[in-house]
Amino acid sequence: MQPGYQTHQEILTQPEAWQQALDILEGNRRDLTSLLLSNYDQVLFTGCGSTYYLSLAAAALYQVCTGQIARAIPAGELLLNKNTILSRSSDKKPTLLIAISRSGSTTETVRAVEQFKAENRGPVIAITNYDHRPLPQMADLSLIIDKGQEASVAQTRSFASMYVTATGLSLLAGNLEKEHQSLRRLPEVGYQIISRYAPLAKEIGENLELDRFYFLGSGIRYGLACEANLKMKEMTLTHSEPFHFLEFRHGPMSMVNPQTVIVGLVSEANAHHESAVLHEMRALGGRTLMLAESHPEAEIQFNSGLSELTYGVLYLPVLQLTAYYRSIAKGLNPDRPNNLSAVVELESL
Ligand code: F1P
Repeated sequence: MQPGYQTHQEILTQPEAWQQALDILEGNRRDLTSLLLSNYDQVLFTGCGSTYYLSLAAAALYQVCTGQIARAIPAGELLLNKNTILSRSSDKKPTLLIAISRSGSTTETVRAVEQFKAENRGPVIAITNYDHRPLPQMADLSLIIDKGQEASVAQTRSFASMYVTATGLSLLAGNLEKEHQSLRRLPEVGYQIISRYAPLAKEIGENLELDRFYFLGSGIRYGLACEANLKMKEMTLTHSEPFHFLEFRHGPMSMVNPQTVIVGLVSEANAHHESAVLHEMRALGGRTLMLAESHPEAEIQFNSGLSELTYGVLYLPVLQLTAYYRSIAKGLNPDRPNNLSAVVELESL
């Protein structure tokens, strides 16, 4: 099998896993709703690596949808530094923990959930791609999207399937029924975006003159920028970093040169301020790439007609493909990234 074959197939077929995510949400709607509509001190999302970045994106979206405080924490931190995020007093209202893990076996995530439950902190919802693993066996409710399973180490289809699940969960928690129903359009739009923009992803990915990538995203998109960044790093061994849009001016922009790509996951509400950052980076000689629902300067436009709360997953496929093409152009194998394994299982924890 040629290098990258699995990664490529997983990226191209991911909308079918998005569809299954929507079906799983519908199938668990009653149990999910009763868990989500209880009264919590706070809602916590946790995971590791990609699934921590997913937690960042999901917590921001959950808070916007519900108005309730929601936060994200790496599972290793929840395990070893729980008092930085959990209240000491046990008389507080319970915390809802939403644990996200492709494998359902990552040691930090499993141990953090074990500890959370041992301390009777509150209910646990698992979002994962595998059944019969420690995480779904411990959770009070597990949303298992098996079509998100993948042979490659770097998460692509799996991440997107779990992110769509987290999106639907947030919309349900916020009683945003119209937006929740509109998620049904995502798979069709996903296939359209992949076929329309694969050539652009190939052109940028194969341009090895470019030697550093910055991924800018704010609000509900920051976690997605972090994930796109991790793909670029894992698959291509390229220097890359994620930032909130306006933060990039405060130092990191010193790195911009003609070999730099600044990728903007542009919003609707703040497009003016976000595109201004991209204009300034172009003036410094950097190459920019704008992704947006519909913006005259955006090289990648979704034109989904959906609400901003629902289409976050659409930012991912073209950026996943760009990392894939760059990896191949560099003679690497994105199916087996350097130094990485699909699951981190630690004896010592
Ligand atoms: C978490 C993770 C991935 C990373 C790599 C190693 O796995 O850190 O995010 O890309 O595959 O494992 P999981 O808990 O989501 O299975």
